[in-house]
Amino acid sequence: LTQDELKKIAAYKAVEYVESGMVLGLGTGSTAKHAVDRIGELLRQGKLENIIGIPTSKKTHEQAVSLGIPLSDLDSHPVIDLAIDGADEVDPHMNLVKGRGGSLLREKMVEGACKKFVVIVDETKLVKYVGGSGLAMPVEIIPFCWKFTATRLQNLFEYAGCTAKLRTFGENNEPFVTDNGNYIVDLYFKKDMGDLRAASDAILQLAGVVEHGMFLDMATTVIVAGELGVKVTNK
Ligand code: DER
Repeated sequence: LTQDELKKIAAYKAVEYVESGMVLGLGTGSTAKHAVDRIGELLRQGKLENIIGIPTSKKTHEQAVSLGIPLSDLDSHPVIDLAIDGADEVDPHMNLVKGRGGSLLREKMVEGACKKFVVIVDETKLVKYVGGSGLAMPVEIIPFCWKFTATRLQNLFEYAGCTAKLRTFGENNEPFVTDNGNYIVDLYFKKDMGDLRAASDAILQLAGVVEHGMFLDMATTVIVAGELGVKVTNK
């Protein structure tokens, strides 16, 4: 099975939790895309009715519009029944790293307003500890004096061998700009940060930081699709 086939299996399994009449948080990324597609298909087939979607990015908003999924927002629906979204890392305590697609702020707002948050991943996302993949742990910051903030973030985690890098794109290395008009600094760790709640608090105390990509104690269910089958873990 390819990685995308595994993502699709996890996504379809998560959509089994969706009931007619629900207000749904619609995730962002290649795994969540399969879940949103599936919801659109079930609506079209009449197997689901009266669904309201709360998208976690402009990209998902556009996908949902193209599928005819009725949409609203957190202002109209401050409490959401169920969110389905992917993750970049899942640790043994169901802590997540998200945001490598750049949507972490709206994802965290939506998923923080949910009664249930179902995470869908293929097995390659499982890590021993947050940051353990050696890939980015994103932090959304304001553009003003971004280098100042990036340096403070790097110094904060010097003990964990942290390197901070502004996220750029294109041949001119333009700074990546989020849906909210902010920049992203990606943190790369060589060692375990240790106490994640303390790390989260320290990051958020830095003026200039908007939000980070560690989703601690937020997932209520994790669905992992692997070569040997699908594993569902509940909090
Ligand atoms: O950027 C994000 O937060 C995505 O949800 C990410 O966590 C998972 O993206 P993927 O499903 O494309 O791997």
